[in-house]
Amino acid sequence: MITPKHFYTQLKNNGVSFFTGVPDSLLKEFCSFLTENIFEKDHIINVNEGAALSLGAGIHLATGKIPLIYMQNSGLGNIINPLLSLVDKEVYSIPMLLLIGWRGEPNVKDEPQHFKQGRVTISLLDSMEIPYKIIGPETDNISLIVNDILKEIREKKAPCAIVVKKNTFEKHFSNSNKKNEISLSREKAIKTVVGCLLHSDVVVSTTGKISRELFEYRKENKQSHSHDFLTVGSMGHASQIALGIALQSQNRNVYCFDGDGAALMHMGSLAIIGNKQCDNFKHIIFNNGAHDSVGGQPTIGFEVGFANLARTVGYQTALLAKTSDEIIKNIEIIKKSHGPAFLEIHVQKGARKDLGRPSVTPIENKVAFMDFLRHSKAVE
Ligand SMILES: Cc1ncc(C[n+]2csc(CCOP(=O)(O)OP(=O)(O)O)c2C)c(N)n1
Repeated sequence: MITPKHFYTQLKNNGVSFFTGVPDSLLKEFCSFLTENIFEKDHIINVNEGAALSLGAGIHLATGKIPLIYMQNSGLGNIINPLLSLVDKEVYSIPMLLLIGWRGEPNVKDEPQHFKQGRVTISLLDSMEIPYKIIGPETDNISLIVNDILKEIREKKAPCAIVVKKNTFEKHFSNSNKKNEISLSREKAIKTVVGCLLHSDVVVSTTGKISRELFEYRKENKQSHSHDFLTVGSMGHASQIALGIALQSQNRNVYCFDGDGAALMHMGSLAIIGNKQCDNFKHIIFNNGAHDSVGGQPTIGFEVGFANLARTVGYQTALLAKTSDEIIKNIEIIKKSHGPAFLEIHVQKGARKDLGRPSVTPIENKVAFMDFLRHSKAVE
């Protein structure tokens, strides 16, 4: 295994001093090393991978240096446009190092949303003509690998990648990964919201632990999972899925359970929701100021003022709750909102250790959900 510090030192020796990206669980030890040891101006945890890559391009334009852009392989989709139309050697030819966590590597146990992405990761890099090296727990020549790849990046004046297998990085014992000051847990907040919903309501929940906690709650209460569409992949897109459903099922309320990281990832979606003025669209953001599902790296969630932002882009009601009582009171208000409604809930970072994962497949989830929409009676 490689210590994050050793890896960082090799990069530094090769002139890499700016880091940006979106966190991934396979890279969490390296990210937490950066968060703790690098000045904030040189390490920016970004909202999506395409934005990170473009920020890195700007850093190069201003300094001539080679930035490092880190991501989960799910983020490849978000970088393809700026990768091929901005930094590619046939366009502006901007050198950079991509560090990609390889979820869903063939023959390694993982969740369904990672299978296909993992299988095509290498061929995607091949077809985009991005040279790469693969590192894993067995890698014992990391300094050589880093030297070689940076040499290639400099010669080609173009992006190259290091693909990182599971368990490559040794644990980094972090002091900064502390809990926030809030006492309400996300799980309790989810239970409180679900407790206020009508039988006809449906939920579209975001990627990561929010969906897992919702699933567990339904199971614990012997409630059907068919009310919920669990967006296990496709981070940042739950709100548009929910909007599509809301536009077509106007007699029932459609709730989007979002995370701060996910909402920030494609924040432009809020503007479309605000513009469409759907009475039955209810957006709930469980804001813990972190990418909790992949290691708890900080987001700017507590600094953006989500409720104000929602109001500005056209949501008719936008409220904040910090306790279970405030959740209950505010849900009653958003239920009556004419036009899209927004509720930001401040929650504690972290989840219980024994949190399970959905035991239904994505396709089973979809079929049951569509069946519920088609056959259950909506409010008249
Ligand atoms: C495009 C993309 N980038 C990164 C990831 C990895 N990922 C999964 S969940 C998650 C964090 C989500 O954070 P947030 O929405 O704030 O919810 P929380 O986990 O804090 O409840 C990340 C970065 C992903 N699935 N897809």
